[in-house]
Amino acid sequence: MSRTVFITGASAGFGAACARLFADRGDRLVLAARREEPLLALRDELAPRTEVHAVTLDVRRRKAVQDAIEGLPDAFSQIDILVNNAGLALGLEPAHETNPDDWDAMVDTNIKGLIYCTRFLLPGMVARNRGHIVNIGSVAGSWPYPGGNVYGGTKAFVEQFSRNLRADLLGKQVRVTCLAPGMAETEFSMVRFKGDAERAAQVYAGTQALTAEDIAGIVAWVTELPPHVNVNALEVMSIYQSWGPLAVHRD
Ligand code: NDP
Ligand code: 8X3
Repeated sequence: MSRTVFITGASAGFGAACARLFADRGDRLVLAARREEPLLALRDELAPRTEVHAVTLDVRRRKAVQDAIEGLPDAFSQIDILVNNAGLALGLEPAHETNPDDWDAMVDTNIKGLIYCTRFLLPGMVARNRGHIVNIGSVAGSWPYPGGNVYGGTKAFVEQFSRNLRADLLGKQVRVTCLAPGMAETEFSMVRFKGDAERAAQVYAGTQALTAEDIAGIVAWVTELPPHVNVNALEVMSIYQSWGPLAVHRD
């Protein structure tokens, strides 16, 4: 049965890969992101395969999110699956050297944007007693690393918010999953390092990171499990990634 899927951050990376995979399954798509050009290019690419509605949207703007959701065309208004994917890391400096604007942008996007989309789509899911919210967290939400400060904090929020949503939704046929990927090669590092392509490439050099398609496959899989099966949280890394030892400072 075809479903209607709302994907935030659909102009690149995981979101675009999710769009392509759900389109292959014949699902109807709402694609949201700020950059119009890649968003419309993806819409045009997928239009021969499924119905697609593209909406340029900055998820940090609460009223814009509400208006976009309330203004969805009838054919796209009953969202079955929300992939809360829009997000970013900015910088890798220690906390005392960061740009506070970067912290605002991460909190506003990864936390506030995600809760706005949830808040305005969830009532419809509850009323229809049918839905699935897939929140994209990160290994950075569970595992600290130098420079992860606010980015990791926002992703820890995503994980706990996801569990608390499950608590609120007990008795409803609305599922919630938090998927926490490790290192994946997308535009993520270009954004984190503010267009420094050489530094971004170093993150993936000589290793095999996860791909956006790997993540899309997992997102699709959790939504296709029998309706009574709720994957609460899932952490996934490339086999090439693991943890470091605890750090000790010695004088
Ligand atoms: P990309 O940079 O490739 O894609 C990020 C997407 O988010 C883009 O489509 C971007 O679109 C969108 N976005 C950013 N800010 C906003 C905003 N304010 N409003 C609407 N859309 C926005 O990164 P990834 O695909 O890798 O990242 C997707 C998610 O996965 C993020 O939440 C990230 O934190 C998380 N993640 C990434 C990992 C990785 O290693 N790549 C690992 C773990 C988690 P636009 O700029 O057009 O608005
Ligand atoms: C992205 C993965 O390890 O760069 O969430 O924080 S990491």
